[in-house]
Amino acid sequence: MPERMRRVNEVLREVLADGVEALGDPGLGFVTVTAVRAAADLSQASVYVSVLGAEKRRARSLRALERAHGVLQARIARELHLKRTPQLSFHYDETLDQAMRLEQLIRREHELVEPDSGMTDIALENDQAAVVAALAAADRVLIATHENPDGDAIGSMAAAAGAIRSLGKEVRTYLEPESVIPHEVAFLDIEGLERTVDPDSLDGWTLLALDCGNERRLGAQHPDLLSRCSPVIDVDHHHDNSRFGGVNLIDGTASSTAEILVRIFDGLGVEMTPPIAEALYVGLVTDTGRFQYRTTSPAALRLGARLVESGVDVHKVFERVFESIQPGKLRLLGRVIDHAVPYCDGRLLISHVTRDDLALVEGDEATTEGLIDHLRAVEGVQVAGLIREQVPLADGSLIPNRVSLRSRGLIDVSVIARLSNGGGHKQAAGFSHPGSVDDIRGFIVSEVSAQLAEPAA
Ligand SMILES: [Mn+2]
Repeated sequence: MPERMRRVNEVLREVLADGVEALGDPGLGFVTVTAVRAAADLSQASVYVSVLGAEKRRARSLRALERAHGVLQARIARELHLKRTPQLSFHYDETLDQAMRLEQLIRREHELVEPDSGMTDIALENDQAAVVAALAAADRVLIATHENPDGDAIGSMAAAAGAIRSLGKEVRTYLEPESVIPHEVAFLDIEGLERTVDPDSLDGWTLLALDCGNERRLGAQHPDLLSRCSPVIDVDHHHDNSRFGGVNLIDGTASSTAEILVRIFDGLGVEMTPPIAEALYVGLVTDTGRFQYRTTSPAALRLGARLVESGVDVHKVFERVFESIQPGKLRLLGRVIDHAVPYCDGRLLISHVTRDDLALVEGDEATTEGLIDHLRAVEGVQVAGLIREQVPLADGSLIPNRVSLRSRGLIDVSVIARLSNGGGHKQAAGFSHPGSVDDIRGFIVSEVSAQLAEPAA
């Protein structure tokens, strides 16, 4: 984020903190303004607050803030001489919330109660309008997605590139250089994909980050991308997204980033051509596990129908994505099955891929994509883990091993991932860990055992 915006945000936060205090509304409760993120053009600002008390209390406080919107906006206009007075939207500060409830989360056996849906809908609508406005105003958009991309990452990037180009805007696409595009989704052609960027080339470009739970997922060049591009737009469906953009649209209930993109495209008036629909469909079909995961909502199924109506060849996508497995990947699956060890009475199954395994099949990181799903599919398994041993660097140091976790839903694996600076969804998460493969097995076993040992809430 540019230094100027950081200062604007901090000044806005101070004025709003005073303003909230001055409201003296008994319905407000104990509200702290923790952060403000204004759009670069000041058309909109997201105000993050923490509220002392339970979820009901939080919803009441946010409603009181929405009611006081005009008063607070007038205060900003009076005290600051900004060229525009931003439209305010109020959000519960999830980061603070997560930190405070971590203990509690670890003990919880069932999936989290979804956040108060009424307030979430209002916040989402505001955020969506802000993203549509930011993209409509942009002339040049750099689209980027996460390292080790999956079908949703590549599909969303390809779809967004096509859609935004169709609006007559200049588009660039970026994927960090170490990442390999999985063979299964490589048929989606991303024209001119850049693997390194010259920071000086980023001035005047809007960044659209897709499917990235936090800025580090953009790769080593994320400080350049975030400081030189403006505004930064963060569109994602990971419920623990760090909201690293100036404008953020995060819907943890969406099946895929592709699903959220469709709402943005509709807001922008994008025509749903067959290539755009196909790329979105790849994101949708991979992130929903071919319309089988819990995220397969009526909305996801309706979107599937709409994309097929827009020209997607379902069978062609099936053959490209699911029936084009390379022989090496099948052999690697054999190694993964060989290394699989059950723990916790068979409720946890962990396997690993060594550097030798990958060399044997002439594979890379992308070859491991999807293998973990075979482990979770075993009867009685609640959690599956796959550890990927990383290559040593030239100086002899080791890149930390990477770990993927999958859950059937009883255990929230994103909680375990966050303990080691990772993140993800309740049923699919990942993290890096500096220990050996055996250390990591021990870590996963103890965290899963602890969650299994807690009586149902
Ligand atoms: Mn995704």
